Amino acid sequence: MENGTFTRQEIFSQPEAWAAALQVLDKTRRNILSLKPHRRYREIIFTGCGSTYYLSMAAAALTQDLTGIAVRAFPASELWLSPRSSYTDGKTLLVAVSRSGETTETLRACEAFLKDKRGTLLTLSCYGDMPLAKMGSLNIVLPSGQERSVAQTRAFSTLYLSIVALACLWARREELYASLSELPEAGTRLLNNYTSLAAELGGDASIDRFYWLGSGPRQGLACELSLKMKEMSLSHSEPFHFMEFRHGPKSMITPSALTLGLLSTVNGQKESAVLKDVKALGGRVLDIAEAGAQVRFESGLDEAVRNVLYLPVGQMIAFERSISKGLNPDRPTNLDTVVKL
Ligand code: F1P
Repeated sequence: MENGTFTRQEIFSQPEAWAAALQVLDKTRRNILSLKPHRRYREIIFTGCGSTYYLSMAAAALTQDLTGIAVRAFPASELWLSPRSSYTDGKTLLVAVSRSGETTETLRACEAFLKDKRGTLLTLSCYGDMPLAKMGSLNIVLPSGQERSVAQTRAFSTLYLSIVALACLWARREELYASLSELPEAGTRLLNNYTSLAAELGGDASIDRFYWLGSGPRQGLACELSLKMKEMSLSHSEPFHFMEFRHGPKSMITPSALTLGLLSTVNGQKESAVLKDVKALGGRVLDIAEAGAQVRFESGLDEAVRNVLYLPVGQMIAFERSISKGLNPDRPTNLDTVVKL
């Protein structure tokens, strides 16, 4: 089988996976609403490991933005091993996210949370027969996110989109929740329109480092895309908040550096100014946005619900670079599908 067979199929089948996940959420919406986070909890905490920790970061920022509830994200290892510097003393809604549902740190963090009676556990995972899917007061299982390759792509975007739906429901934003059904078509357009650009950038051996800039609900997504580039292609890759890039990291800009900006609408001008600075230093730039960028969603959707669209093109660039280096993104070097301790 040729390198990347599974990863390619998983990247290109994301729109169908998203549609299937939204159907699962629709069937679960009464249970989701019955958690009543505004009334019952002092805060919400999202947790996971690796990709699903970065997913938790993105989910926390978006959920707080939409609901007004205090929301934080921690790696599961922090909740497990350093609970006193992680939890507050109030009742917590813990949302544990895991593709496999069997990552040891995530299971230990949830076991300790329940033993210490800190609040209520909600889980999101892709395999209903795995331990995590049996631990929560509510367990949301998304089989369409299941994957055979190690580096998460379809699993990540499907789990992330499911949390966007959760946040819309908790925020009582019915119109935003309803608009999620337009995302699969927007995702298919992106995958079709930018395949050649991704192949061109991924295959460009003159690029030797990647910087991914994203702020607010997009910072966790920038971290995830940077991890994809590392895992799949063994490249030097780092994420930063947009405005943070000027405070030191920009010293690394050379003509061999590609800086990818996940531009928002709300702060697009200030974020574009950072990319302009990068270009002035001789660095290469790729901007990704709803409109007016090299990669354009043109979804017509509200900013709060279209962040998942930043993922496909970044995933494809990492995939293409892996293939062009003769690597196999289905089996990244040194990595296992699940970390079991
Ligand atoms: C978490 C994870 C992945 C990473 C690798 C090892 O898995 O760290 O994020 O890409 O596959 O496992 P999970 O808890 O989401 O299954």
